[in-house]
Amino acid sequence: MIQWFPGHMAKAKKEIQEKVKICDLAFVLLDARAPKSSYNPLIEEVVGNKPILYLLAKMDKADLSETKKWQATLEGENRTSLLINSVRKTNINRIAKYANELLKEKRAKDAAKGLKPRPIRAMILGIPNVGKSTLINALVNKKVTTTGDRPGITKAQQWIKVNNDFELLDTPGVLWPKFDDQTTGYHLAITGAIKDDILPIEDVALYALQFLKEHYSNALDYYQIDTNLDPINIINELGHQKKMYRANQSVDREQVGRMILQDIRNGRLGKITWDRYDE
Ligand SMILES: Nc1nc2c(ncn2[C@@H]2O[C@H](COP(=O)(O)OP(=O)(O)OP(=O)(O)O)[C@@H](O)[C@H]2O)c(=O)[nH]1
Ligand SMILES: [Mg+2]
Repeated sequence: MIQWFPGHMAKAKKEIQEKVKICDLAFVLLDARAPKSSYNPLIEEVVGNKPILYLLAKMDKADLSETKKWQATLEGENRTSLLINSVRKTNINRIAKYANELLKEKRAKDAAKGLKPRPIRAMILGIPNVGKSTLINALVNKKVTTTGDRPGITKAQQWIKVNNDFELLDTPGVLWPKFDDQTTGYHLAITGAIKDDILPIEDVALYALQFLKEHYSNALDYYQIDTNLDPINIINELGHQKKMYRANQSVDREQVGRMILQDIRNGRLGKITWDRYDE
């Protein structure tokens, strides 16, 4: 079973819990490629009754027709969501408006009580590597946080002032102690939320290949191979092609698996949504 909930995540969760009181709302990032798998059940529990704006991040890497189904589902559950691409800054300038809308009633009540308006404080939450720190940089239009293409980059909380009406709290990515099923683990592994060192790479690559054969058969055209082969033989074939061998001349399936995962994550196989709404 794939699982990753080290001590630093338990601590990060506790530190988020401690800040909820002083925040007005949370921006919860979901990975648009896996909106269900990247939905951390701990988060709503921690956030309690503060409003949540769900941001479907990395929309540019997901299959838009599937993304739309997931967004409709969120809407059906009365959850406000927005699709974003923090690299190209798509929809980033709509976030403040959505946040204001979610806080409208609360702010009207505060005003009626004679409380002075103060900056909106938003905590940025989500699984590792989903794009929290990148989103903050996009919102402030400056590089103020450390980002990187692997999970576990942000180690500590950090407040960032956007302007006089907005303050953001960057937080380390958090997963949860036990995934409901193996599929969740695979989808989080493929999309890069779990550190590669602890993954059964070959197994994850086999899962990914089988999935692509079923759902995105054209994706495998990227490789010059017979796409009718079964996943294990696709790996063997690619190993021979790329001359990825072990010392004993057998195909280094782990190295091939790593290459396949990199190609998927870098978008070389196209826009792919791993969580299927209908399944
Ligand atoms: N294509 C694409 N890449 C993105 C987007 N947002 C973030 N990224 C990339 O995703 C990687 C992770 O981004 P971070 O902002 O460091 O992620 P994080 O959620 O802060 O990760 P942790 O701090 O490890 O929890 C980086 O390589 C970003 O460039 C997006 O909307 N589209
Ligand atoms: Mg970060």
